[in-house]
Amino acid sequence: MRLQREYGLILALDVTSRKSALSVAESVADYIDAVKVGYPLVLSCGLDIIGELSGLGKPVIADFKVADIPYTSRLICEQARRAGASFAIVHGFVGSDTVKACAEVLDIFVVAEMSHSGAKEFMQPVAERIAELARENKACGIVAPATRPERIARLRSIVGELIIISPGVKAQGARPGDAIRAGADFEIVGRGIYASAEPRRSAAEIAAELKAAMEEQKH
Ligand code: NUP
Repeated sequence: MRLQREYGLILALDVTSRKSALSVAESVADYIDAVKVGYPLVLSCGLDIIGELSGLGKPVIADFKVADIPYTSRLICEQARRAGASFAIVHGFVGSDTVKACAEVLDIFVVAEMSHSGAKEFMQPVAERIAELARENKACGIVAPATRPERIARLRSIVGELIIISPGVKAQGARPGDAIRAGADFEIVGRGIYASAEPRRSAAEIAAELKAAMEEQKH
């Protein structure tokens, strides 16, 4: 399934029950462009949840932050693809052979720089080289931090037309819209939606803020 930008919003579904995963995803489906699932959900209710979520008609991104040797990384990506994921998230610091092996299996986003402050210790100094590696090894995009919009702008100058998806919005402190204004294509929101008292209303509000940011981008 292709990732098309209508709302600029990707739901990070880090809940740990099938029932709440499906109910949150269904309730916000018409405000999001994709669903991102990771270890919390898949380890608690199994890989089949990916197929169930893809039934909503939005692409599913398997956020397994793959970081192994090429052989094992490929196996992980094959499992994600077989389960129904359209994209996987892969670490770049492991090197180009791993990234290439994963990109042969399905479309991948390479983590260039993470959103938490610990990422400044080891990742930030190599983020630009990882962004180059992503471009050279046929990744469809990178992950860059909404918590540091100036880093998104810098990484955008390296990756050109690749897709930038950006976590760190709301719960981690970034304001909705700022990552898109800095050059991201999509903002990823988890707790700001699924942990809110009214997920649908929160998704609608965030989508409206992202829409305003996308309009500004056009001018
Ligand atoms: O650098 C990253 N930061 C980050 O938060 C890379 C990620 N993949 N994520 C993921 O984005 C994180 O694992 C979680 O699934 C989501 C952010 O969720 P929240 O902080 O909006 O709840």
